[in-house]
Amino acid sequence: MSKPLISRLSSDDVDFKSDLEALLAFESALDSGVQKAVSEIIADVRVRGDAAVLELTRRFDGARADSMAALEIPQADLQAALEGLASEQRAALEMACKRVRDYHERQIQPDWEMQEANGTRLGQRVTPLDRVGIYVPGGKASYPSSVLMNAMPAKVAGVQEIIMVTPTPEGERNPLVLAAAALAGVDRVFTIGGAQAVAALAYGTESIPAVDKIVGPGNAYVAEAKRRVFGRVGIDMVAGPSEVLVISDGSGDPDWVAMDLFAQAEHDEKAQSILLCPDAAYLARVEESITRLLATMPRADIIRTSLADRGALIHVRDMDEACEIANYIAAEHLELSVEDPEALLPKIRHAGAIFVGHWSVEALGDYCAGPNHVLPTGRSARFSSPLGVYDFQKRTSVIRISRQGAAELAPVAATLAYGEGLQAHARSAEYRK
Ligand code: HSO
Ligand code: ZN
Repeated sequence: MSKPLISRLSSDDVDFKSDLEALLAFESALDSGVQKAVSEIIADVRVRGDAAVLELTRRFDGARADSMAALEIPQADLQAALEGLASEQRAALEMACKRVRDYHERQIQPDWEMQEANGTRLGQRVTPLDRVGIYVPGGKASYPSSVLMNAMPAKVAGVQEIIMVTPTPEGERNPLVLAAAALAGVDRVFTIGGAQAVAALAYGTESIPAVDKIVGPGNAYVAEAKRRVFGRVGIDMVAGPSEVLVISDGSGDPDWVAMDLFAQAEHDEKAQSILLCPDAAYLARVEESITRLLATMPRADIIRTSLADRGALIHVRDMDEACEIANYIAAEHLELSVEDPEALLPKIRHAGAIFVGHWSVEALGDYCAGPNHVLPTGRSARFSSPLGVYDFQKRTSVIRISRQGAAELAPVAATLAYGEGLQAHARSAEYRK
């Protein structure tokens, strides 16, 4: 029997728990070949700087540049890309950019301060990072929308300089990516990629300034390089394949649900699309939609592999169980494709983004609703959040102790310091008594 288009599971199968585990498991297998190559590249870029980056870019991307200057795209070219867009494209990009900016402006956190009766004031100051690097992949996952989603929160946070790197194999530039960079106010763009670009951003070279944080998705080499430079610089996350989980109550057009599953699956073969529904007849209708609509999709091959390897239609007992499973999965994107989504919403605790009701679909969120589309994958929504302004800011504690406050605190500190055997601490505190 040939493999079904998409697996069918039921929560009352005896093996359901282990089947679900198997479905969610993702081999981000740390390939030792990748690890070795990346550690060599990083070491090389640290020692030889520009010369190494140039040589590796010529070798891996077929660049013909003979200097780093030739690998930088001048601002004029970014502007030209923006001006060269068809008016519909430009208007769409501008509208998306504005909505993303407006949403993220709400994330700005104020400084705060508390004051005590003795005059002591304690506070927290929020400041932006000075300089950040944004990695934009080349090839089939080179998304202008992701340029906006990575750059805009940094901009809104007040980051002074945004450096973008993006590989252009054989010199092939993506004009939409450049236009998005212009619109988002990216300061400098280098056509470099891979581990060498991450290393250059982390350590700096003669031409590429060292940044404080590197964000943006990339292939296995980029992910491994980010992992290795973490600590020297901040990183956003090491993202896994994109996922959508749809909860349906059997209402709505099954074609819509099928297409929502496809929209995730078309990203790549490893993307994951799962549907939970208590209505077996509706699940069968979605399966029929999948079969019929698949043939019409230009990326049918990617979708077919993704659905067959990692997709599932899951029959659940009821909506409560659907929510329980959804919380366990903690999906990157969760769609509540139901009549009364507000009734379910309070029951959902873990998801990167929740799309509430039949009209709130991931595709709108991916481009232009306003919230960020860089979201926690691989069940990490249990403990982490969408990319946001807060990822480009840090907090500093501000301590202003009054003379009287010091007199009150010194004995406390001294007692604890003596308890820890730290004499200098104790006496330093006692001087202020
Ligand atoms: N769904 C992707 C983002 C994206 N979709 C970009 C289309 N373009 C990850 O959330
Ligand atoms: Zn998408």
